Amino acid sequence: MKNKYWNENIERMSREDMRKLQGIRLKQTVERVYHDSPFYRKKMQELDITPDDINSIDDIVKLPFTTKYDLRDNYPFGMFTVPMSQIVRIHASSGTTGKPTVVGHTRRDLAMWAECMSRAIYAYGLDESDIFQVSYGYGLFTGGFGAHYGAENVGASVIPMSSGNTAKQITLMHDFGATALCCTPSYALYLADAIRDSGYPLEEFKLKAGVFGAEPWTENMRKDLERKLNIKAYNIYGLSEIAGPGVAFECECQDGSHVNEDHFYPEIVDPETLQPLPEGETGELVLTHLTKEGMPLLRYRTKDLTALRRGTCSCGRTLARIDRIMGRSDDMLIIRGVNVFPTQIESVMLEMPEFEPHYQLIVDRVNNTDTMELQVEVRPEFYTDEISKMMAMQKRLYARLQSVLGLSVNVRLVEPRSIERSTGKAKRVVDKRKL
Ligand code: DLL
Repeated sequence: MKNKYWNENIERMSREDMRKLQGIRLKQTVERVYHDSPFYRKKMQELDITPDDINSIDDIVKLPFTTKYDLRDNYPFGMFTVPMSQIVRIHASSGTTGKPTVVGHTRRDLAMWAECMSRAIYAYGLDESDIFQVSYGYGLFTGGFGAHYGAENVGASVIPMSSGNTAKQITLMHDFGATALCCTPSYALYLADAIRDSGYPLEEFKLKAGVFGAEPWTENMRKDLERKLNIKAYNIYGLSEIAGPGVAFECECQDGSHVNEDHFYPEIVDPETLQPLPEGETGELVLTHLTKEGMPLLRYRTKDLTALRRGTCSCGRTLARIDRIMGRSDDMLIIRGVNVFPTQIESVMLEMPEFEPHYQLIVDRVNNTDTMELQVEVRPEFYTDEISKMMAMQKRLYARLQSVLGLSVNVRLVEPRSIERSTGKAKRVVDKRKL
């Protein structure tokens, strides 16, 4: 590998220097929003604070939180802090209800985002000699453009595929010799199956790394993808409100994802009390923009549940790390009083060799009691007409889920390829209680 770090000064900065830098940038950001955002000026006045109260990064706790609802209430451009003439790109995330959340970027914001993605790309051991197949959707969703501009910024060759058109994806991946694949883990799985069906031998592909994110996935899913695609699979985290992919990224150690904390200040808070939690404890990730021009957000509540660690990583980076996202607090299912995340089910299920990572959870309420059914595909080599073997498999999974999660889950084994495939974010849960 030619160069391990894209921006060594920042990625290996001492904690003391990083805190100083964060403090200076926080103050600048607070001054900006106080003067240019009626929304934040009002919020700060309500808390009786001014930019003079912000003198170090520790003062961040004095600042107000921001939620998705605030963005919706100020739809479409009410949170922007620069005139439209300075906004060069608009993204939006649709969500399932209500108005979309809209984000505006200045030219400098886009350069900052590309810088963050470039750090990720180098951490994955990739560089200008690589060919990136970007199979995240292009459009209002940030995945496609985010990966695209990051890869271009390091000088790599980009194939701007976007998602879908799976047969063509495989042909071009093969013929162009793509070395890196950027897409959701669930689409990567779909592509892996499609490669198997394509007739091209896996050895003819040049793929060496996957840049996977935009949805929760587990270590067991990583192993499955690495085996099926013969690659190393890396996690990438981000959200449109903050930037898109590249807010945090894994390195070769794969022991958490490094947050680009010179641009996005991370905190973990108790989602109920909103009090900051000690390092290492799991809670809600809250992010504050430190350099954003177009639409800076203070203490944005991501709803993503994770833990934060600040120790130096074996890769040499000092950038704080977040653990794998367990899920969004909204995704937590409460089944007969037991809290469960789809990722926990995925993790248990994939410990058994018989099952594919293609699954869906059907939640319902029957006679005032919550029910949960796990529909999971059996791997073709294990799928059989022999009822007794299928029953034994089902019982084993049921017992395992019961012992790990303390919850009885109805397990329904389904035929290979019967669960709908996703080209973007997979829909794992159908909650009929909410329909
Ligand atoms: O999903 C940005 C992105 C694109 C990230 C491509 C990575 C790769 P949104 O559509 O706004 O933006 O959704 C953001 O997706 O709050 C998390 O709940 C979830 N998410 C994103 N990355 C991960 C990840 C993009 N690596 C929401 N692991 C976030 C788990 C993730 N969840």
